[in-house]
Amino acid sequence: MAHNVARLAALAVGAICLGGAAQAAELNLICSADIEVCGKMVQNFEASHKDIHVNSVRLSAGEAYAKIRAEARNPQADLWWSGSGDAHLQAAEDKLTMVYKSPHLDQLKPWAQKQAKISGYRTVGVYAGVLGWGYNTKIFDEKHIKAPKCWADLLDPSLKGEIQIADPNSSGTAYTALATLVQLMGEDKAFDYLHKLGSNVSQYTKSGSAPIKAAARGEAGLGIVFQHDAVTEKVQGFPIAIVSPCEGTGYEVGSMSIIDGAQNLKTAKVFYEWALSAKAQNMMPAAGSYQIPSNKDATTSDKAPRLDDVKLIDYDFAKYGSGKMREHLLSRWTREIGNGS
Ligand code: S7P
Repeated sequence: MAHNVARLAALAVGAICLGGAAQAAELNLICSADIEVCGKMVQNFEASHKDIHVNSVRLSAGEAYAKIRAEARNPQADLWWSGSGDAHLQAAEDKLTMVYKSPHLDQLKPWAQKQAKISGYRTVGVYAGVLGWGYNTKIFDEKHIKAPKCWADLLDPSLKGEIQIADPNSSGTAYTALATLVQLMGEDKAFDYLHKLGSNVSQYTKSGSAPIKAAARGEAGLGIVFQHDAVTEKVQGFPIAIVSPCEGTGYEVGSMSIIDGAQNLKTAKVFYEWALSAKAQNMMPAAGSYQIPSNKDATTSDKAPRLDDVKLIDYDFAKYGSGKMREHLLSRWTREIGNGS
C-alpha cells in the first residue's frame, strides 16, 4: 500500500514536471490587420515558434488605441501588430508604447524607418498600402452606373445608397480616408465633401475592410478601402474593379508597437523581429494580404498596388497621427457626419 502511494506520488510529480516542460510562453497580441490575415499569420508564427502560445485579439486601429489607453495602468496586451500607422503614432505620443530600436531597422525601407523616427522609436512600419476604392462591376453593369474615377465622381446621385466606408473613430482605413481628403481639399471643403458623400453612403461600418467585403458579395456597390483589401476580394474571384482616384490619394504605413509595461516583453520582441523579417513578410500574400512589405529583401507581390503607380499625396504622418489632430478631426466627423447633422 505504502509502495503504491509512493508510486502514485512519483507519477503525479512526473506529470507536473512534464506539464511544466510542455507549457509554452505566452504572447498577448493585438492584431489590426484583416481578421483572416491575423489568424493565418499567428498560425505561421506559432508553427515556427512552438514554445510560444499567442493569445490574439483582432481590433480595428482606433479600437486598439482605445483599449491600450484604457489599460494603460495595467496593460493586458504585449504587442500591437499591424493597422494603419496614425493610431500607432498617437499611442507613441501618449507613451503608451515602448521605445524599442530593432537591430534590423536598417533592413527596412525608408518610409518604415521614417515611421520609427517620427515616433521616437515607439513604433515601426511593417507594410504600406494605398487608399482607393473597389466597386462591384456586375452591380454597376446591371444598374448602368458609370465607373467613378475621381473622388468627385463618388458624389454622383447614381451612387445613392451604393457606397460603404468605415467609421474613422474605429477604423484606421477610414481615418486615413478622412485625413487624405483634408490634405487634398482643405478641412472645410473635405467636410463639405463628406457631408455630400453621406447621401450616397448606406452604412458606416466598424472595420475598414468590411465595405469591400460587402461590395464583393453584392451587399453594396462600392467600398472606400485600402486598394490591397480590394485585391484580396478580387483574387478570390469576386467581380471587383479597383480605382486610384484621379485627384490623388493617401496611403498608410501599417505599423507595429510594443506596449509599455508589457508583461511578456521577451516574447513580444521575438514576434516583433519575426514580423520585420523578409521571411515573415513574404508569407503575407498567401495569408490574403497584398500590401507593400517594409523589409527591403521581402518580395512585393505582383498583385500589390504600388506607391509609384498612383498619384500619391505627400501624407503628413506626423501631423495627422498627432493626438491633437486625430481628436479634432474625429470629433468633428462624429458631430457633422456620424451624427448625421
Ligand atoms: O490587413 C489588411 C489591412 O487593410 O487591414 C487594415 C485595415 O485598415 C483594416 O483595419 P481598420 O478596421 O482599422 O480599418 C490595414 O492596416 C491593413 O493594411
